Amino acid sequence: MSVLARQPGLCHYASKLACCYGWRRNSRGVCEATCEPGCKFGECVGPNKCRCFPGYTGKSCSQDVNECGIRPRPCQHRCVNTHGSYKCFCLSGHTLMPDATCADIDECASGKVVCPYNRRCVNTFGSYYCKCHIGFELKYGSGRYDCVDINECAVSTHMCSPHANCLNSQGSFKCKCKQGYKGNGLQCSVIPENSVREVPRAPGTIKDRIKKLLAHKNSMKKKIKMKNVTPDPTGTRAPKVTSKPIIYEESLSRGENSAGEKKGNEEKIKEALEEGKTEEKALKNDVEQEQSLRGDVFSSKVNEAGNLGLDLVQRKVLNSKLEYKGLNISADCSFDHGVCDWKQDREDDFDWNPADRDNAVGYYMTVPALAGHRKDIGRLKLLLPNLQPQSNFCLLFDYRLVGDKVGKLRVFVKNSNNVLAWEETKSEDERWKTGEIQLYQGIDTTKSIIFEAERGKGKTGEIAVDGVLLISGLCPDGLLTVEG
Ligand SMILES: [Ca+2]
Ligand SMILES: [Ca+2]
Ligand SMILES: [Ca+2]
Repeated sequence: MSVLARQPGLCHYASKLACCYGWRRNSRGVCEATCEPGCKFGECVGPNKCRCFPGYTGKSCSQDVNECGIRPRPCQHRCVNTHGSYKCFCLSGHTLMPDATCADIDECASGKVVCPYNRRCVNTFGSYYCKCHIGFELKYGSGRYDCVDINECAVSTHMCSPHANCLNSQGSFKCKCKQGYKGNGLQCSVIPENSVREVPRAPGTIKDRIKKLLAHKNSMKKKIKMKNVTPDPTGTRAPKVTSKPIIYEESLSRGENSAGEKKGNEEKIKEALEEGKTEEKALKNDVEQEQSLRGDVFSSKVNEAGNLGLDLVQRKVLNSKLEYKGLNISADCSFDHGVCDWKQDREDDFDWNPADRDNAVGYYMTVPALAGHRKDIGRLKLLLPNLQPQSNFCLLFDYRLVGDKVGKLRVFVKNSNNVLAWEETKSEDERWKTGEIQLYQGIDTTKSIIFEAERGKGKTGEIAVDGVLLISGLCPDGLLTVEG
């Protein structure tokens, strides 16, 4: 057989070679298969035999292949058939990869989305969402959902030591060891008594305040002497004890040394008693005058009791933290050494918190603007179970209201009634000021004094109280304005 005989489509007809049936000789003299009516999207590879290009089918390759209907499906998400081919599409939040799969778009990482200021972006497969920041939770209020701070202190999710105060803050909370304890707040240990630092307070220390009170007392004395007031001949009841308790005590202690000295001291005491009597009477007159001028209402029983004025009758006062020369301080609660006899009210909306000042001059009690909501109330009570009846007391305290619409500070005096004694709603500046309340003890003695903070709608600042003193006698007007 010749080489030509092996050509496709070449046939022997007797001794003659010609193109086979279904084949035709082309212009180059080679037999070529013929397809009728032809191959539209393919090539003719044999008589009436088409080989279709990809994406086409049918006898003459004129039909499109629907790839989207073929298993396995060529696309992961969406397939769209086209003439001769197909296209893959991905659902939103995804992107088409070169291998026709769909991958998640990390919207948070790409920076394509911006969550509201109080939320964070969380990527999900095919999407993302804006979640409340850690420490906040979604709550419905005033017509919409909003991320609000979780009060960890109120829901007891905090891990503060039992000897620590939990201070809630926006998005977080703090554990702070109570006074008398030290540590990181999660663990607090007792500070040994003698290591408690004595730090001067700002503005004006308690000692300063006492100095001022004594100055007032001395000036009153001088006034009395100048007036040369004669004691009432019929005589009011003499004070039980001398008006100069410290001198009295000193005399007694020295008196033990020798008989001679003792005699001298007795005279001294007698003198002191006389002086005290005179002073008291004079002061009483002075005070009565002052009262009538001020229009204060005082029971006449006070005068009869012979228990007036700044010259104080020495007696053992309960809760006495500090007895200073000539001044009987019933309660001194500067908050530096614990909260004294103060108690947090259990039925209010929030607690007062101890806070320390930036320049480390000791603690005070505060209601930060973060505490509670508008109109919420927090009460701090000073219990006074053994206050002497029918006597005067002066309550002095430092306070400040900082921040726009931070709220109100009120002081209630509680005996059988609860009487609003003092109120401050706003402050022109951030400085500490001194408040004073004159208390008269009738038969119905004061059981407690309540400092009540009512929150405003302001979000910054604080309502703070410090250096609370309860002193026997009348308040010395105008002397205790603290500068700074
Ligand atoms: Ca197709
Ligand atoms: Ca995503
Ligand atoms: Ca919080």
